[in-house]
Amino acid sequence: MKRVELVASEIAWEIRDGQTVGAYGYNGQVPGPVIEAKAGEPLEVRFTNRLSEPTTIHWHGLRVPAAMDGTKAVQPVVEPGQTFVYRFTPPDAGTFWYHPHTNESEQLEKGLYGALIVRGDDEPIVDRERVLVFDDLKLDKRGEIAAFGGLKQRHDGREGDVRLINGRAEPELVMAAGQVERWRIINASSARYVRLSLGGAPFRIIGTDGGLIEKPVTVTEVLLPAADRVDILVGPFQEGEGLDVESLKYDRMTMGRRGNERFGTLRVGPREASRAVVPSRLRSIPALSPSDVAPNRVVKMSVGPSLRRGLDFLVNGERHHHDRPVQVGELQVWDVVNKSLMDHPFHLHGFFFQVVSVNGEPPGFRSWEDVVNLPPRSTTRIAWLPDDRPGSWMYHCHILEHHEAGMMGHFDVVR
Ligand SMILES: [Cu+2]
Repeated sequence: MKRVELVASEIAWEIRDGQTVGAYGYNGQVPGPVIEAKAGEPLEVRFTNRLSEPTTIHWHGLRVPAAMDGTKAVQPVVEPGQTFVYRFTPPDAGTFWYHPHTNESEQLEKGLYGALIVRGDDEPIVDRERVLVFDDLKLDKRGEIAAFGGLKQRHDGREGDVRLINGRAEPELVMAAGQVERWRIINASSARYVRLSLGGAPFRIIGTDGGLIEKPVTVTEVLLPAADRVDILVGPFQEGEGLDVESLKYDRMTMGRRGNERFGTLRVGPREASRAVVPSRLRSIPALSPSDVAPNRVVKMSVGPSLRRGLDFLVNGERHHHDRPVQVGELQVWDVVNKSLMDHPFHLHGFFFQVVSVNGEPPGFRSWEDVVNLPPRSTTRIAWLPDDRPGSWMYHCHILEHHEAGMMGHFDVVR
């Protein structure tokens, strides 16, 4: 049994040398501590809330029992001063994260998030591993976290001009020439999409939300919508190279627009020996569903005008949709339809799915996911198998402001 203590409290967050902002942190830091777990080994997290508002912790991507999912659907909130003990056994190796599921649009922005790494027996051997949590922060003129709300923020989701890796604005990373590193990347932003590029240099994708993929895929960029993760192999590079760790321009059809933006830099130092061994075959992922199978559910995400609220974010025409139950062991094939004119990152709690097709086209490679981007006016077919963890679950858009505005569905898994 692995035991971890987490305490949420108000902190001074040092986003760069000499610049701090009033924020929230787990164990006094942003991101919270990296929680290291082993697949199949029980984990106990004793969480104490020292904030002046209630909170809960959601274990994003982990296939936990329903009662441990950290939403208000399955547990009472943890009030100020209270302690709650989360207990579960992570079944899968991969790059996961934890964050509040109560007033999340404010609590995540203020700094409550951290990585949870689950290790398996059979991982590629690399020279070094880094966990890199991307985020952005919106500050006001005084340099404090800006006020929340407004129609633009409701429409676009909240983005900020301070771009952070591991809680620091545009840090410099240094790696040795000749070596290969594994970067576990988490996008903890409220809304921002990171279209990750390393100055155009190729890198290899080896894992996604639900762990390793079948074989490395070489790319020069990868899109991480809010809440998404990717594991990549970086290098080898030549000594003296300098690369921008940046997000390329991506238009998700928001009111605000951005160009290429830097999150950090990578400097390549003196050469060191490499012991990296990356097999050509990482894992096997059998297809859950043939691509021509008929869907047994349609989930429609839409955005519409509202007299009272300005804009409504809906699933199947309602805010905070109550969807039909799902039977344990019955293959789910869902058509997730984005009727709106903007992108939304769809997140399913507690279960991995496979993307079967996007507008009828199969994805580039098979993978396990808990977040998938839904392009404007598109249909994404996903397949997933509810294993025996009955209870209340949910899916939602992971642009936190859209989620809060009602773009979510509740459903039960029943025996
Ligand atoms: Cu959305």
